[in-house]
Amino acid sequence: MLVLHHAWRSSASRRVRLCLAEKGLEFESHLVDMMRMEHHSPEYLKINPNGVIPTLILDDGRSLYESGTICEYLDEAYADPPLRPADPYGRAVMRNWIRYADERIGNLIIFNWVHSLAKVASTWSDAELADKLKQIPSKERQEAWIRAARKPYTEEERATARGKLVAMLDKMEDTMRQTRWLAGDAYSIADIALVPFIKRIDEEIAPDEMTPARHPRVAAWWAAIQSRPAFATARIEGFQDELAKT
Ligand SMILES: N[C@@H](CCC(=O)N[C@@H](CS)C(=O)NCC(=O)O)C(=O)O
Repeated sequence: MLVLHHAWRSSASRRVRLCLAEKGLEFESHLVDMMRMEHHSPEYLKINPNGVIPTLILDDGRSLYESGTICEYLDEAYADPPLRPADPYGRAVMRNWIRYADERIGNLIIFNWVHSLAKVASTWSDAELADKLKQIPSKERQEAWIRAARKPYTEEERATARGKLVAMLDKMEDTMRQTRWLAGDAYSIADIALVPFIKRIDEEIAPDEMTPARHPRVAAWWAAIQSRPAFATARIEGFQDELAKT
């Protein structure tokens, strides 16, 4: 059976759970406690050298990381129902959306960590922080933890990050003037890639931008996705509600 190392609130984990749910695939759930930095333990780094979640363990024991790659793998390995356009151009457009999500947007740290990880990290002594940083494999994430522990993101940084997310909504709106979904006329892993971000925008970051008056096509897209049975199966629930359970 597939095994998923994940967390309920993690955006990248949500993306993979949504893909698994669309495919009707069951998995064994291994929750990773990021507050305790379980994702930086030597055992976890063996299955995901980047020290982030999620990680999928295949039936034969091999591991796979990077949520975008995991979704593409699942779509190829489990063909039905397809989550990619049938034509090569559509698939190329789909990959550009995935790339856009990963390279330009895949950073909700500014909005999410402040609720949870920053609260824990800010209580560490300098010695504890130095110790924890040694376990974190990438410079970029070390920097993110230093920010969480010592230098909270400023209002200006939050405004810039919010602006990027609103620009993403504009880009989605423009695209859906031509096609029903982001990569053509069928729902695909391009749409799935953006779901966790839209969830956070709608819930907290910029709900005013999600109205039919501001982005009508995005609002309709979001309503259609939330009414898919897989959305409930994947448990993409309120970030604040999930937070309250911890
Ligand atoms: N590009 C990675 C990003 C994964 C990622 O950033 N995961 C977050 C949770 S959504 C994480 O593990 N953060 C903890 C950390 O960086 O220490 C993917 O898409 O899988």
